[in-house]
Amino acid sequence: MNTEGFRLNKNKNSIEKHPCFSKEASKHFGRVHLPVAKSCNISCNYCHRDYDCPNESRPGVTSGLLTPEDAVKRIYEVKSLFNDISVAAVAGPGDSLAEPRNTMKTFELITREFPEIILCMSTNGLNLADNLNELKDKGVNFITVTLNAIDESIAAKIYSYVNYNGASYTGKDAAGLLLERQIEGIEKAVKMGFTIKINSVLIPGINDFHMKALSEAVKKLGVYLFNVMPMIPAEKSYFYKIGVKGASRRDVIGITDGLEGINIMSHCRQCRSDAAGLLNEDLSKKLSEQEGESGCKRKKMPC
Ligand code: CLF
Ligand code: SF4
Repeated sequence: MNTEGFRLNKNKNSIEKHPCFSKEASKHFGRVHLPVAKSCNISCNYCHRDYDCPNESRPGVTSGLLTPEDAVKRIYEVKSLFNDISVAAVAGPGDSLAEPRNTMKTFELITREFPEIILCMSTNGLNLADNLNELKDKGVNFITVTLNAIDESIAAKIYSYVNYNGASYTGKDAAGLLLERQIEGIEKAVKMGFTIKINSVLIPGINDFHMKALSEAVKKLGVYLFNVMPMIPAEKSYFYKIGVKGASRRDVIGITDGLEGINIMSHCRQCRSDAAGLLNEDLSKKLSEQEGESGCKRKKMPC
């Protein structure tokens, strides 16, 4: 990973304490994902909503939903197993901002209970620009936006529909709208001082040849970190059904090795939306077992 440009910052939102934004931090500090965001407002062709949002997660993984109040309890549970949790994040199982109420309430409650914890969030970007002021007010500093293409005709192959302001869009209209909203959100977030990471899902034959152009565009937007993730099509997804092949870690390395001028993330674990602990030692399974023993309070995620 290119570490040039790492900021030395003693405040709460220091990059050196965020396990995704700093590989060194990932050896010492953990994160907890709080699955409070149920719905999604777009349809990615590698996704199936039986599972977590594959923009941050391994496909085929299903997390139970939490209420914002249960999310706070969850942090206590996680800290009882691993205390050095530096980040709490909302990363699904749908999109964090499709219906932002639960996401915002969760951040509000965490700030009250754990003021020292860094707040982080991932989103497809459709509703980002509209929610930045509130995210700032809630104390969020780190945001990940999934941006799979910077070209409308490529994006049109990746998304089947976008729902925005009560209307549904398909084809190039959907792709154009999503792209416009993503760029607007990223530009505004950078101007407001958020630290931004871009996740791009590498889809062989669809956007693999486009990663260089994408990384250059992202760099111009002032993004801090670029994370290319191999696509593993979720079972029952559109790409799975039509036989679009997934990508491998080796494919990702082959492409990111040639990229310059931007920090590249190389230690992503494609976490679950209820992942907890160190990136390399996910505690979510252990926590589920504990809950199973004591009677699970989490609701099953509806499809
Ligand atoms: Fe979670 Fe993402 Fe925040 Fe990290 S994960 S919302 S930036 S706290 Fe990290 Fe997991 Fe990779 Fe995401 S390893 S999938 S990059
Ligand atoms: Fe699925 Fe996430 Fe895309 Fe929504 S944003 S369709 S949950 S991959």
